[in-house]
Amino acid sequence: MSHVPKEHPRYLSLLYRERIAEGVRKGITAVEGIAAHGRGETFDYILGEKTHDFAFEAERAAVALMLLSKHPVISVNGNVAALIPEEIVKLSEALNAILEVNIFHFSEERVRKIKEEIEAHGGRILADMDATLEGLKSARRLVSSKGIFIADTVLVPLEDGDRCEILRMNGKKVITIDLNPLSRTSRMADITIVDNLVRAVPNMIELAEELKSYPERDLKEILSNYDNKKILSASIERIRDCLTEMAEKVKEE
Ligand code: PTJ
Repeated sequence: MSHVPKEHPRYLSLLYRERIAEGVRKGITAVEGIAAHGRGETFDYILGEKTHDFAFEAERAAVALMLLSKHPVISVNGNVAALIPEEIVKLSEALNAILEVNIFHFSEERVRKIKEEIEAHGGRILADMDATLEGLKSARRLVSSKGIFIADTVLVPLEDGDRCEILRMNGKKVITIDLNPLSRTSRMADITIVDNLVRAVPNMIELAEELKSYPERDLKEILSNYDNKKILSASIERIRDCLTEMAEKVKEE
């Protein structure tokens, strides 16, 4: 991002916005991905653009669940491929999880471009779409028979609520990363990480390195102590508190 100096107070935000714009220009990201990113930015701004305790706890539980799973899969869409291609490959390696292209705004060309982008970053990714998730009308129903179709746990960053529901109906555990704790996906998932994808995934890579050596019993304990409803309500309360603090500050100015 040559035109924005690193010292700019909004540098990181502008950098990620630029990656989304570039993703659209390259045909990786859907135009609608810009709107989704903007919604995420709003929640992130209110939450102070940092990983809160509730998010870190969810990230830790998510890593424990992925490590305990027999067939964990990470779903990749156009926003993920544009924002953090390198990190998502690293996370799949750290968790020994399969990557699979799965998009809402379907086009064969975009599937191919997302696959190529991930491969350019050294990853292997499924994109065969030779199986169908029953009960789902959107293109997200098209999955790989070697991936999501047989997965026991699916990590679905930036998801739509419909597929989350269907994945759960198909007996799969669902982990989502969504800055909006009010979304249907956030409320439907087994584990909801209310954090920006660009921080959550690097955190999860580090956590995977740490938890990898844990005995199964300890990983199960992390999960049994985890309560997604508590995490969700803590994130909503934090948004309220952040807004209250901001309102107080405005009064004092
Ligand atoms: O590539 P495709 O075709 O699969 O399309 C991807 C999008 C994201 C366009 C599609 O899945 C979509 O429309 O998603 P939604 O329903 O708009 O939901 C996106 C959610 O992700 C919203 O609740 C945003 O707040 C949240 N979000 C956006 N950017 C981030 C984010 N959450 C975490 N990190 C982000 N960087």
